[in-house]
Amino acid sequence: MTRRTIIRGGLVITASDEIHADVLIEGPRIVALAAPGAHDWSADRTIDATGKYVVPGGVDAHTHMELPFGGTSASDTFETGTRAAAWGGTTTIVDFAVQSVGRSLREGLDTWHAKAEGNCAIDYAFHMIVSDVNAETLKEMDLLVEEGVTSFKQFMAYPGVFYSDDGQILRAMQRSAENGGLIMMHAENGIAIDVLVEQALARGETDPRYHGEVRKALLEAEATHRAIRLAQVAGAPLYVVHVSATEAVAELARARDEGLNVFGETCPQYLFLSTDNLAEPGFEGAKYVCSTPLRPKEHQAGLWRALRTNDLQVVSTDHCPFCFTGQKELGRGDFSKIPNGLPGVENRMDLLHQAVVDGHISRRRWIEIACATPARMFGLYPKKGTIAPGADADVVVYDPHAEQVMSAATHHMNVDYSAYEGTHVTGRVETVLSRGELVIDQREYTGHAGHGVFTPRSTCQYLI
Ligand code: DUC
Ligand code: ZN
Ligand code: ZN
Ligand code: ZN
Repeated sequence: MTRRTIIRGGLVITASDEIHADVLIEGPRIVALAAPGAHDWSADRTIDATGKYVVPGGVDAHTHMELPFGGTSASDTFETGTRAAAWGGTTTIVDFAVQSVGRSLREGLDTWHAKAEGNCAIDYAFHMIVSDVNAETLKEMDLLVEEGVTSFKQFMAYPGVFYSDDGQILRAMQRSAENGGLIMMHAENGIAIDVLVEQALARGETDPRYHGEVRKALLEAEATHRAIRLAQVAGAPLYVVHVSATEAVAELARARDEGLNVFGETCPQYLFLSTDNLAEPGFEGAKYVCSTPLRPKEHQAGLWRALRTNDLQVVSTDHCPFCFTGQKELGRGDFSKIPNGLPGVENRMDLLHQAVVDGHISRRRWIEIACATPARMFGLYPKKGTIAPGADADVVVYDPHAEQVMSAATHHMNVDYSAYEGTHVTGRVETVLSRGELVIDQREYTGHAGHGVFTPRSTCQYLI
C-alpha cells in the first residue's frame, strides 16, 4: 500500500499562487490540492499546518560539497551538507562536478557521482565545471547533456586552475548552442586580478580586506560584458553565477533589454553582508572571503531591485564552507591564500524569508527565486520547485512567526563559524518532506544518508 500523507490547513505558496489548501501526497508525489476540509481523504499521516506556510522545497542550484580548492577541501561532505540543506528547507541541490586539467569530463563526473551516491539526505544533480576545453571535451559535452548534466561552468577567473580563455569560452558556447546546454559563467577578469593581487602583496597589503579591493567591481562588470557578447556571437544562452556588483547587474539588464537569453544569480552573502565584514578586526575577515567578493553595502539595494525586476532571476548559495581554524587560516599573512567560499546552504530559505518580512520581495517572489526559477533554469520543473499534482512531494511546512538567531552553535553545517552569527530572523522550517518521506519532523531530523538520489535534468526551461 502506498503511504498517504495529508498536509492540512496551511497557506500553500508557489511562484504563482497563494491559496489555503490541503495537500494530498501518495508515495513520493503530490496527487491533489483541495479547499481545506472539502474532501473525505483518508491518510496514514496528517500534518497540521494551520497558521503555517506550505512551500516547495528549496532548490539550491549552486553548491560545492567536498570541493578540493586552495590546497584544502570544502568542509561539508555530501552527507553533512545535504543534511544541513534539509534543515534549512532545501530539498534539491545542484552541485558542481569538476574536470581536472588534462582529464576528461567523464572522469570528473564519475568522481563526483562516487562522492555523492548513497550519502545524500535530499536529491541532487550536477553541473560540470569545464576546465580544459578541447575537441574531446566538446564531444563529451553532448553526452553529458543526454545524461541529464545539462549545464557547464566556465571560469574567466583563477588562471592556472579552472580558467578558460575567450577562445575556449567561445567554443564551449558554440557547442552549447547546438546541444542545448547552458553555460554558467564565473565572470571576473582573473588575469587582471592576479596582477592587482601581486601588486597589493608587494605593498604589504596582506589582510583579508584586500581580497575585496583587488577583485574590483569593474573587473566583474567587464567580464560579465565579455561573457554576454561571446554568448551573443555564439547564439547561446548564458547564466552568470554569483553576481555581486551593480555594475555587472547593469550589463545583464542591458542584455536582457536587448532580448538576449542572459540570466543572473546572486547569493545571500551579497544581499546581507558587505565589505564591512571583510574589514572586521584581526583575521576575522577571512570568514567572508569568497569570489566574487562581498561589495560595499551600497550594492545591496541594486541587487534587491534586480531581484524584483527580474534582471536577476535566482538566489543560490555558492555554499563552499571552509573552517576558520586550519582552513581559512592558511591565508594568514597573505589574503590570496585564504580558501574562497562561504557556508550558507542551511541559511538561504530563512534569509530570503526575512527579505519578505523586510519588504524587499513578496512571498511568491521568495518561492520563485529560491525554488521555481532555479528548477526551470536547470531543467527540473515541475518535478521540483512547485506544489502541484504530479510534482515530487518535496514540501516544507514553514512557520512564518517563529523567531531564530543564526549561530554556529546551532547550525548543522560542518563548519566552525556562521557567516550570519547573531543574525535574528523571523521564520523557521518546521517540517520537510523529500519525495514524500519525512526528513525533518517538527524540528527533528528523521532523514537518512542515501535517501537522496541523482536527478537527471532536461535542458533549460527558462529561455525567452
Ligand atoms: N568562488 C568561491 O567563493 N568559492 C569556490 C569557487 C568560486 O568561484
Ligand atoms: Zn565561481
Ligand atoms: Zn561556486
Ligand atoms: Zn528514505
